[in-house]
Amino acid sequence: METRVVFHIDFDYFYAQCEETRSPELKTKPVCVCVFSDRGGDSGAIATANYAARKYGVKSGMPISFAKKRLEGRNDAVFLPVDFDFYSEISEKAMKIMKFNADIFEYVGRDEAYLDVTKRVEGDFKKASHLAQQIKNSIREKIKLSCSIGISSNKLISKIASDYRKPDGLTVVTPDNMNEFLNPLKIRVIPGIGKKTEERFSEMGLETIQDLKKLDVFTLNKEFGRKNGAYIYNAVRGTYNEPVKEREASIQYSKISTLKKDSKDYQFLSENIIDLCKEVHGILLKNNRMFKSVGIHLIQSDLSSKSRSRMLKNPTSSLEELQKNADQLLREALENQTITIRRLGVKVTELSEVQGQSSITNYF
Ligand code: DCP
Ligand code: CA
Ligand code: CA
Repeated sequence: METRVVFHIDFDYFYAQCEETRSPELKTKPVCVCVFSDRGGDSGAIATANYAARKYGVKSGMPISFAKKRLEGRNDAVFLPVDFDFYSEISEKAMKIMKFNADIFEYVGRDEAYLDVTKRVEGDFKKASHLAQQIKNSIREKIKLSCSIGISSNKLISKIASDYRKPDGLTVVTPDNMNEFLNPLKIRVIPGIGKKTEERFSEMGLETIQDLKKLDVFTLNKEFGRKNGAYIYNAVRGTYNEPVKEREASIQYSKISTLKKDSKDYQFLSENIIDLCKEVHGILLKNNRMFKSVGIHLIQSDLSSKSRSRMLKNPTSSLEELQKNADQLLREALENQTITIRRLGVKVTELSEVQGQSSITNYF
């Protein structure tokens, strides 16, 4: 089999870095991006933090109150609420640059993707390294973001490599130095191996990838089941060879809000739906998109939820069409409604780009 050249690109402290691009004065301060929960106050979790905040031990998933305690001594620390729409917008722009530079492009999430570049670099890791540097420069110039790139002949090692030297890293692992790279690494770096698995290996006296190679596939299968056993066996040998598969982001635009009061009154809810539609429509306009599917989401006072959606005959960017459909869905959803509603959401999916100059006319 020919040697493939695969990039894994991952943005550094993504949500927090997005925040820094629109408020550069944040760069010198500890920045925590928070998912505040409905309950108010400091309840909720840290989505991510910049490196200035990480120095104090702030981590993704940590309760906001813990992070505040860790940063007590820093009165310049900033705690911002997540703004998913803004991060998606930035992500979309960055993904365009990556896609342009790939033979095969696989979207993984808002802040990461795999690129197969074998053809365009003719299987040459030197050329690949230049290409990666160009992509980094281009993303920095156009979007003001830093990312880390791992290069190897398979996705798994590229992912490990992109994480190896963060932030702003570029790590190249040629087939010749693959074992040298992998052997001393902690078992934990293998994607999918969590704390529990790591502890089990540790009890067996195994700490590094080199140690793991002592285990034959039968022992691994017995310990972890056939699928996981085979995965670990191949992962540590660099023979886990999933190809890069063409995959695009499936984007949707949505707005959700908590109502001023819990209610099941159609008139009141309808007014709110109409407003949410205006907001969603604003995002569509800004991104020059048409939609073909409309959905609404109702979160009831007992926190259970209801969704309704429908596909339209043709893509459109009309606000009127959006409001009409969302409102009809609301009527349907409210049939035989017994409990009150607490939050309402509207979303559009099946998005496509509005083409050319004629786009202006589509808005009305
Ligand atoms: N995220 C989240 N909650 C988590 C983990 C992540 O909301 N428990 C979000 C916030 C991150 C984004 O996903 O910015 C990407 O996650 P990463 O794991 O790639 O972490 P970061 O990009 O924040 O940091 P790093 O520089 O380590 O990649
Ligand atoms: Ca990241
Ligand atoms: Ca990531």
